[in-house]
Amino acid sequence: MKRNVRLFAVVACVLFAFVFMGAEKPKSEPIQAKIGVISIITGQGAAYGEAITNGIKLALDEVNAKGEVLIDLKVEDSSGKQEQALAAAQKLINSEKVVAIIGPTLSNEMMAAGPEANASGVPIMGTSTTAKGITQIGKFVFRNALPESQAIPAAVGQAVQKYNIKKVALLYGNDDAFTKSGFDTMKEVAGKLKLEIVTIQEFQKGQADYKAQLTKITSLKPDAVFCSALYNEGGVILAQARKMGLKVPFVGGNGFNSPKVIEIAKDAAEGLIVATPWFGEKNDPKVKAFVAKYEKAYGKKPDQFAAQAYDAFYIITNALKAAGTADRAKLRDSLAATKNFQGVLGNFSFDAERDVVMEPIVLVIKGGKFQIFQ
Ligand code: 1QQ
Repeated sequence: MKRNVRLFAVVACVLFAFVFMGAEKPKSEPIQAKIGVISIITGQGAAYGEAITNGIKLALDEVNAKGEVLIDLKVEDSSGKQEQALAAAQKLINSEKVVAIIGPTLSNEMMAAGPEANASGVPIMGTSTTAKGITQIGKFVFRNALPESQAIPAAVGQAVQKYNIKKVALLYGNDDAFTKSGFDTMKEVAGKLKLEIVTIQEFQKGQADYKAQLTKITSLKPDAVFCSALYNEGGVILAQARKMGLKVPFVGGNGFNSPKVIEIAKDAAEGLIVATPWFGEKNDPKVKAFVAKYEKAYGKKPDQFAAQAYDAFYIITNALKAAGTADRAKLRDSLAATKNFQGVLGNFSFDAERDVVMEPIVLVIKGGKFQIFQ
């Protein structure tokens, strides 16, 4: 009798384990991969990097919870510097053996890290690199960031119409790939719209005093200033311009699309016009869910950089699933074939050059926040 009970218990256990394991066993093994991130964690521009890594980490948790792919994330700090971005890329490629890299944050950094990843056959995807020539680095280089060449014409076009702008002053950072590229586009657009450029003024990263440039601009009485700057310099420029009595509209590029501009310039940020693929108050369930989750996790609203990074992580992991294996070359091909991904930024496809085509929204800073420009 005792033996029968024991036998019954053993059979029941085996049966239970069999049924239980059968039910629990995933249909196929998850694809395991290491993905590298190069971001500005410390130094100037760290607010861009913080938004980007926050967006990626939110997507990482969601994707890993689903279990079809299991991603091990390696985040490296570039401090916004070319040499550090390059060293980070080398470490991720050679020591960490990542299947792909997200980042770096600045176009300037991508100009150093991109060629390294491309030569090593590692897909690299910028989520905020908006200068000309990024994906032309090579066929392993991608971006889901809206280029200046699409953002600036939209912002300038609407500003010119609304304010009847005829004469403009151009102001830009001459030592950064993004600010230089934004300036080139501003100049081109001004030419196309037959605006008179009364002066072109330059500055450098980290500059604290813009009196010389702003005095010159003020004396020439432009109808608007087109300014290509990152938020550190851009916020200070706005504050100093308004203090000096330069009240005309400012139009900026992607660098201004950060709440940091409002934090630095305060009231002087009012009236700044930008174009962006991201608007967090869109009446779209996907956008609402993302904003709510992000706010819960980080205690602040996601900006453009968080949203682009969040979508980028999904684009890469979806491509990984489609590739079926954590192989760099196969992932590259699968990424390049991305079509109609539905993200928080809307419908996304890469074009033939691994670049993005999107319809930007023009926003203005009003009442201390970004609102639709109309
Ligand atoms: C670039 C940019 C910056 C604003 C990224 C934060 O667009 O460097 O291309």
